[in-house]
Amino acid sequence: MAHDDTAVAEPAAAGTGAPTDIRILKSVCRSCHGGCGVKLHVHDGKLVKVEGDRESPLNHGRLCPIGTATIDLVYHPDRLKYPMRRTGARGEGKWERISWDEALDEIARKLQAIKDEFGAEAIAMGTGTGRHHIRWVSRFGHALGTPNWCEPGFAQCFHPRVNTSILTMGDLPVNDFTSGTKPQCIVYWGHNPMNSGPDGETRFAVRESLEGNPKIIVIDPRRTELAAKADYWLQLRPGTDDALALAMLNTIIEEKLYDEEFVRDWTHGFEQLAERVKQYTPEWAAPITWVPAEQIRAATRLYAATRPSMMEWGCAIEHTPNCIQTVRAISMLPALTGNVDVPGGWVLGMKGLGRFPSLIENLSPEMNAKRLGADRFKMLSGEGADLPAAHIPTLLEAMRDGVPYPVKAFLVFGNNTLTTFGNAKMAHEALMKLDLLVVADLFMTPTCELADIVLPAASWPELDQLAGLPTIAANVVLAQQKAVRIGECKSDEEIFIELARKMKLDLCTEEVDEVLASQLAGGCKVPLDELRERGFHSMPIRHYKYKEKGFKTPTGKLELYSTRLADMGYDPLPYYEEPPESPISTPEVAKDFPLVLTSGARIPFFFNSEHRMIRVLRRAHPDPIVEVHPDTAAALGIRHGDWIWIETLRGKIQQKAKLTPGIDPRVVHVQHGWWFPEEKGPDHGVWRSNANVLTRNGPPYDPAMGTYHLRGLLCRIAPVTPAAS
Ligand SMILES: Nc1nc2c(c(=O)[nH]1)N[C@H]1C(S)=C(S)[C@@H](COP(=O)(O)OP(=O)(O)OC[C@H]3O[C@@H](n4cnc5c(=O)[nH]c(N)nc54)[C@H](O)[C@@H]3O)O[C@H]1N2
Ligand SMILES: Nc1nc2c(c(=O)[nH]1)N[C@H]1C(S)=C(S)[C@@H](COP(=O)(O)OP(=O)(O)OC[C@H]3O[C@@H](n4cnc5c(=O)[nH]c(N)nc54)[C@H](O)[C@@H]3O)O[C@H]1N2
Ligand code: SF4
Ligand SMILES: [Mo]
Repeated sequence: MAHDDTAVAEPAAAGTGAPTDIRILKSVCRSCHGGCGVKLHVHDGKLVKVEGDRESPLNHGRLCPIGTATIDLVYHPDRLKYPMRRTGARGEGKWERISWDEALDEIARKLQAIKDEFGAEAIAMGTGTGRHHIRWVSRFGHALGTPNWCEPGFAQCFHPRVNTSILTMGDLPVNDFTSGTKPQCIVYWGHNPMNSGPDGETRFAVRESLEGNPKIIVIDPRRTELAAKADYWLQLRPGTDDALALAMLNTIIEEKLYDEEFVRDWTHGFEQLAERVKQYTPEWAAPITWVPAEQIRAATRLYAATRPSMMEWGCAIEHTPNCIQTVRAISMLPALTGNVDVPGGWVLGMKGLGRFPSLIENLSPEMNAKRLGADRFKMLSGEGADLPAAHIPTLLEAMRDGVPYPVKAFLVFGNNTLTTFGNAKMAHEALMKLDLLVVADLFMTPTCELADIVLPAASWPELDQLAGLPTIAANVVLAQQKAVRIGECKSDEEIFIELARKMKLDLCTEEVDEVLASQLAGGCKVPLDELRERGFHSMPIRHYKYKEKGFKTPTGKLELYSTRLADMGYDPLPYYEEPPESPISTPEVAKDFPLVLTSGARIPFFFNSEHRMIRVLRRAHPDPIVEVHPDTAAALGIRHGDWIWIETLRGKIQQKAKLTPGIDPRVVHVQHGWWFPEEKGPDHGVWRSNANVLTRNGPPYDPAMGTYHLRGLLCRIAPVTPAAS
């Protein structure tokens, strides 16, 4: 199949005779964070074509392979179509069909009993990244009275960027793709938008920004498509991004490459920053990052001299326990070089969507303080968080060990916990201890297999929602429309409303459209019906908004020295900390596990653990792939295409070796999210190739965000011998 840029989805599903009822609904694809505009063609109640909307400013009619396979997703024969109750032991794989009434009555009754005996905090809510319903999960939790909801991306992905940017410049900056000015330089930092539908933007806009032939700097341990054509590819040791960013800041300040006027008039704490980064010379960074000092200097000079410049940053910078300082240090590069809120650079958003009614005000201060992690990780679970969430490792301990208090129920709406939480074995132990596990999903995942009750969730063409793109900034607002319905599936939003009504809660009972209308009223003010008709509303970007009222920070300036971090008791200036497991911090571990392991580079055919059951996508990428340098492989007797063991202190898995000179001989990269839907349940092969068998979720955590360590661990590899396989 085409690698990308396919204008029209699957051919029309075969029908008999001419359709009598033909509808074309404008909507928005939600199979990734992206939000590409689409037209849904419905013939006699069946979705027959999904077409990229040529009018959409985000994708101009294009769809990626995943969007192209929408019809295969919606009508997949393995979709969950009705609620089910476990009949055997937990995880035994025995089920009976039940009605929605039975399912919701039973859930409501058990939740009430747990709440009465242990308090609302003993009920936890879970979800996955960037879903249409992500904020509805915490909303239902807040209505129920529990502060404990979680998402595996909150401490590890995007929200460190969101929360840190709010402290530093009052808002999340996004790249200016739509105002027409092309960037002269783009930095891709731990981010590969050629594969990922990235956080907060759409992949096609990202590609269009390359049309002006900008200078390119790529910071990635692997030679990606972009790295291959970059002016500078800084091939760093995984997990050391902070050291590289600090050395670049050092170069910019020592060589006076910064925008003097912007720094003088609009930043706070420049002198303190200059003093702090004096020690972080490129010579200091070179042995840590493996990037030669002269290369750091040369790339920094090019970056600082070429304006306007975009900073494309990805989740790789957030997968270490020093993530807040890493994100802060990187964000200071555009700040010092005057690339914030400028045409063709970073811009602060237009906020086309008003505040989502999160109902957090329903929680008392005492209940907020009970949120697991709130006592330590204020940027994840407390006052420094845009939307406070529970700390996942602490939550898993509460489920497994009952400390600091027991968590007895977990309601998961769109997360395959066993594949995407760090330390999957511990996640499994925790789920096995629950009194009540409810999972709503599209398919019977290995996580669903552990549940007491499984609920069939509607996929994105089956429901009404709004999307604000880029996320948080919301310069474009799009309406997602219900075009069809499969089996007895319900949208997550509908499930929450029905459950809230069953439990006779005072809140979270209004209809979906009422909530959507309130979000529009607080933002772009386009009526819901009109937005559905038009599909999207695009807000022209204004630049230099800080010149009107200053930055939305306590000092009104862009805070290089963060007064809010200082108030919360964290270091207000960036610093470097070596990853807790590495050749430098744990040389004794490195003796047995000599290679540096990183994981999770995105695959264009799958979204995290999803889509392996969709034949057209799986054919394009049948197996989990581990990347190894040919010299490393040769020394161990590994050939291209061999299945190999990858082992860490936590456990071992198998993936298929791809030998490539595009990775450092000391580094190995494994894909994440693998399970095998075609294999027998209840495991569906989840333990064979799952990257999170290898990762850790123990301390030390990021002091402010609670982030655990996913990239830059230590591993060893070996061929899978026939006897061992
Ligand atoms: N098709 C598709 N799109 C997706 C997803 C998907 O699974 N599939 N997932 C979504 C999600 S949840 C996210 S967060 C985004 C992620 O998308 P991106 O932000 O683009 O991140 P990744 O693809 O995970 O990794 C980007 C690059 O980081 C490199 N890398 C690995 N370790 C390090 C390191 O230590 N430092 C640096 N600098 N680079 C490193 C990898 O080699 C990879 O090329 O994509 C989203 N979009
Ligand atoms: N080792 C390693 N681990 C990682 C990462 C990594 O790079 N390396 N990346 C991390 C990151 S950045 C992130 S964000 C997380 C991602 O983690 P998650 O976002 O939680 O992704 P999944 O676990 O794949 O969960 C998605 C599940 O939701 C289901 N689903 C899809 N649509 C709907 C819907 O509308 N409703 C409901 N109820 N269910 C739906 C899918 O079928 C699937 O089972 O993973 C993290 N884990
Ligand atoms: S990039 Fe994302 S939103 Fe766009 S078509 Fe692909 S999956 Fe859908
Ligand atoms: Mo993510």
